[in-house]
Amino acid sequence: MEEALPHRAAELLGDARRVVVLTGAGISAESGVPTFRDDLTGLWARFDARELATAAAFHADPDLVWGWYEWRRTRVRRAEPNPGHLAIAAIEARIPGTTVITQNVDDLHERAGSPAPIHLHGSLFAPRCVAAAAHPATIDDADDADADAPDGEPAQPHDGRRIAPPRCTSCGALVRPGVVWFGEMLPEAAFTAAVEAAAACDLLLAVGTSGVVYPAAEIPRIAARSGAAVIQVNPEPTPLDRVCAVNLRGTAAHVLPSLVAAAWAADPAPRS
Ligand code: BJW
Repeated sequence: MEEALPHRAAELLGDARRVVVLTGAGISAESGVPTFRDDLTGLWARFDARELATAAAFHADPDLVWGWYEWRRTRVRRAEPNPGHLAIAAIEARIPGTTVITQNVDDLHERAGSPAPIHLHGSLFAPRCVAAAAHPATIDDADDADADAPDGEPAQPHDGRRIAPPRCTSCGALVRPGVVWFGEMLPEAAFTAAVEAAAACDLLLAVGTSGVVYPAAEIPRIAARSGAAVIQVNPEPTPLDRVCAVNLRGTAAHVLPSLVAAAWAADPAPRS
């Protein structure tokens, strides 16, 4: 059961001038996008998401892994931002010095109105050539797993299917998902911007992340070491609990709108 929103959390947000919001898979759970801790279903039921999200899995069986990413891309396209994403966009509108950093590869923050979230782990919608990061690849309608097949059958069945990845139009190598897998470096500019924002903020909200995947898990710790207060929103305890000034044990779609409402209850006009 959710605990009542502590007054301290609303006070911290109401007083903050530079806010960082770090999100993980939990923020999108209430939009119907599974987290990395949920059991996979259908074709992928015997796999662990954390094992499929690897370069080794892609090279061992590209059709299986590309099919999984296409299935996820289809699910995200059909999903809508939830009240948690909307509350984060409201914080940005209210406090201009807000930076949204996400580990998610979906586009639900953008669709909720966040203008430029920093994507630490890439995007489902930016595939690239395996041979050279400099070759971005586009997926045209013919490769769209969500499009209907010529015979009118849905190309992407509910349980998913294996799909051969397209080939790079420049060099013929395989196209891979434009995401960051375990053992790969995060995009340097994104990670640098995230670290700088965390070191300079006065409040960091960590929402829906297990706090175990590095270097993203370092970001709330950087903020705390730099003197910021950290508020966590998660129904479950995480290793981040002990760096947090307040742990709000509830779901993002419930807690964040209440937090925003409570923070500015006495002062509903945005700062100019
Ligand atoms: C709700 C909710 C609701 C549910 N509301 N909440 C230091 C120490 C140890 C290891 C390392 C280290 N530094 C680096 C490493 C290695 C590795 C790592 O961290 N391993 C750990 C597992 C131990 N890191 C890397 O390899 C990174 N690269 C790197 O460090 O490069 C340098 C290097 C190179 C070579 C060698 C060594 C170092 C890259 C990490 C890339 C992570 N990629 C993925 C896949 C992205 C593509 C895809 O989506 O398919 O990113 S893995 C997966 O984990 C995904 C996520 O973004 C990421 C984080 O997960 P997240 O978001 O926290 O989700 P979950 O599912 O874990 O948790 C959900 C949470 O939500 C839970 O807490 C729920 O309770 C909660 N929740 N419903 C609010 N409604």
